[in-house]
Amino acid sequence: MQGALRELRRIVGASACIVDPDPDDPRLVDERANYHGRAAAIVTPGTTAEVAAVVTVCADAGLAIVPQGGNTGYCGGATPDAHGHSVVLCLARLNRIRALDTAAATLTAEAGVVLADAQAAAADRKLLLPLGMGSQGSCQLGGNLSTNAGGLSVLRYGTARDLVAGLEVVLPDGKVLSDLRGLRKDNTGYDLKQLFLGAEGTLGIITAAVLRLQPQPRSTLTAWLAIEHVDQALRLLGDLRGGVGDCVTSCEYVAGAAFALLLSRFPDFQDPLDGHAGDHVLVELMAFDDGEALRAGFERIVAGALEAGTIRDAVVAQTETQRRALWMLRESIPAAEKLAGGSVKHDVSVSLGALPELARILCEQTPARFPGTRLSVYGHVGDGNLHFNVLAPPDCDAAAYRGHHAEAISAFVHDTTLASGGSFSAEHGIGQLKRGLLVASAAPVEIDLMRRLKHMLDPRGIMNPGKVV
Ligand code: FAD
Ligand code: 2HG
Ligand code: ZN
Repeated sequence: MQGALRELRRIVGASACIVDPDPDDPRLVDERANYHGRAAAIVTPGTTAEVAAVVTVCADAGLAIVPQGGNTGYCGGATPDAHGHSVVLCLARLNRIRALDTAAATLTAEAGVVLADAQAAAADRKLLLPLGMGSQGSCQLGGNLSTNAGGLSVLRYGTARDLVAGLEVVLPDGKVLSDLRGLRKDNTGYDLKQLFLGAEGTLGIITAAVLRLQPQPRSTLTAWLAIEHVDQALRLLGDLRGGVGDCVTSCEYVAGAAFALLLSRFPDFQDPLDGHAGDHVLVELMAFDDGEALRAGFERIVAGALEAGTIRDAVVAQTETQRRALWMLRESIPAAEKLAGGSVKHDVSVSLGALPELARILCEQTPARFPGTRLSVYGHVGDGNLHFNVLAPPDCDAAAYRGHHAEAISAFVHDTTLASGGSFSAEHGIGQLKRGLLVASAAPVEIDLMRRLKHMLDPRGIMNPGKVV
């Protein structure tokens, strides 16, 4: 191993190769501090060629590789195990925007580009990168693609996978698979890039991608609405889609208790509807004209919804500052949970028709089965995706409570979701957190195929071992 580590240092340079890193290095702990790993080295290559050389050395020495982007993932996918024999491969120095083609509306960027920087590069050219989430100031494109991240505009633009027109990947044997032509149409054989999207670094290392951009909308309408139940959010979404169609970009739900938790942790935040104790929806609509027709359509739908009792009240952002403030409310709920000592997190999805019933069962039965627990429920309801998070009773040590009860709580939430025909990982992936669950709940034919694919691409099992399958 010492020879291989010397070789890694030679490839990336001494300053980009930390051998035997401090166990407290933040790159050895996951975002939620559920996993604390050890590593033989942390290497930060600066080019695709360096990534390929690092992988070749690790493959020859049988050293495991754990790719890491912004380390904001929720399932411990970027954290090595505790043995200390892995190499953490950070993509942070692969942070160049290689091209921005306005005619084709594509962005070719390296894996380590921070999502917010990629959005800004697109916006500079009057284009939109339609991928956004609360972690966008730290997560990286390679991590987004490797988790097939969802976020706040899936409703209209799809998940990260849907934005990819080309990929460059270093395979587990060090070879580079590269197609960065960005073709809109290409049916020449299997679509190999799909294998690596959502693979969480278990099949190769994404080093660059071509992302499809969209025209920048000329007008945006963002509204915060008061409702009583999650099914009203879906009814409102149906009305909006019926009235303004594809203009609906986001439909985010925030249950009353999640909102109360947010305001208790961030007392400076303004309640847009002063004192509504029920649930809330944030909707965003976008148009490519001056937005007059959109506003008129929205007002008509809201008037109808108020009359029908679907919504109780509504406020529309009048300025970009107000719009940002509304989004800040939605995006700050994970931080509020953290400040409250953390939560048992669930990222479930179900078909839209089944969502109100699933939410009802989970919201009624979880506190009944686990007395004193508090719920923080919110999410991308337009995608059928709920974050059903469970906080410890107020008088408990939150971490100790989770240590005792998290497994049983999650088993209840996940079993109920699966029984409703849903998924226990809508957007956050599997990592090491949900690996057992995947193996236990997927059809044998699926697991068998996943394992055969893994073995075919990575016969030595060096790519992110212990994750996914
Ligand atoms: P990391 O955490 O570094 O890695 C994630 C996985 O990808 C790991 O398995 C890692 O090994 C692998 N990986 C990383 N880079 C590469 C690469 N270049 N090649 C191969 N494998 C790689 N997620 C959502 O989907 N939607 C949300 O709305 C959302 N909101 C969030 C809000 C907050 C406040 C936080 C903290 C997280 C949120 N997340 C969300 C989760 C997280 O930000 C996403 O999963 C994100 O895509 C992870 O990117 P990252 O660069 O941090 O990846
Ligand atoms: C979000 O939608 C993220 O805000 C985070 O996916 C969800 O922290 C969570 O549970
Ligand atoms: Zn989410």
